[in-house]
Amino acid sequence: MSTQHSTLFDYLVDIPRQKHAGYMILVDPDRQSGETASRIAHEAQHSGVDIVLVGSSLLVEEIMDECIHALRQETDLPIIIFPGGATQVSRFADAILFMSLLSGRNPNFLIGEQVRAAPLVQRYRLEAIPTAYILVDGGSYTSVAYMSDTHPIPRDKPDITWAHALAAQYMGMRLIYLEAGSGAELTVPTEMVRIVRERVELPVIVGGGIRTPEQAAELVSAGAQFIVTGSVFENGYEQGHMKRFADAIHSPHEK
Ligand code: 1GP
Repeated sequence: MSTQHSTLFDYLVDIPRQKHAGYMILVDPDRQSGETASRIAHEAQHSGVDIVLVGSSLLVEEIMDECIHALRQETDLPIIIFPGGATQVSRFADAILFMSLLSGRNPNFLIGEQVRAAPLVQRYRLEAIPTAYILVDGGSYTSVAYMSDTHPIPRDKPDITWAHALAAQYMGMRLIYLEAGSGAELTVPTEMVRIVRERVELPVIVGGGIRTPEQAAELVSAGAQFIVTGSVFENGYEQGHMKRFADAIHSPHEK
């Protein structure tokens, strides 16, 4: 983050202005050992990744702190918490996506966890980035749908999706996160991304089920300003794969 940005949010929204779209890597401390997290962070540092997200559907604060410490040994990229709940607020992060699971009707994930987290966010002086988290059907039953006890928006209902995103805009949120769920069979449909991008002014993050640089480039071409990948780097993968993702996201029209 350079000195010309006074907040991480300012830095974040500048990324798509500079290089088409931004690339976020998700580290899930529940599923990745410290060693794997460090390896991913090391590779992210040298592959053109823009942001590291840390979060999970389950875990508690100490593991979060340990994970962020491990990541800091390997990278100076901004580290943003992508929380599954109020137990994941860590003082060692640079910011937190202060999310509301807007597509659901479970009051605990709409406002309950946020009320529990808010005093800690203030105490730790974490930058909170108000984010509308919108879960879209990714063709399989995902942890986030199970843990949050919410229904994803059907894939063929872009009108429902953009209405949620527009409501987020009118409620003063700063980012839209279109989520198919970690490990989803299918990504958020490109047409849905296109419609949300056309009709809503907020920057759009897209994640869940993105396994190839080509899929990432397609989603960027449809209007995604940030792409998140997580599970694709949990197990074995080809050397240079992360860099190929970064290149596809930063220059989606080059083959
Ligand atoms: C999950 O969008 C992220 O919240 C990443 O999903 O693990 O499928 O890449 P994947």
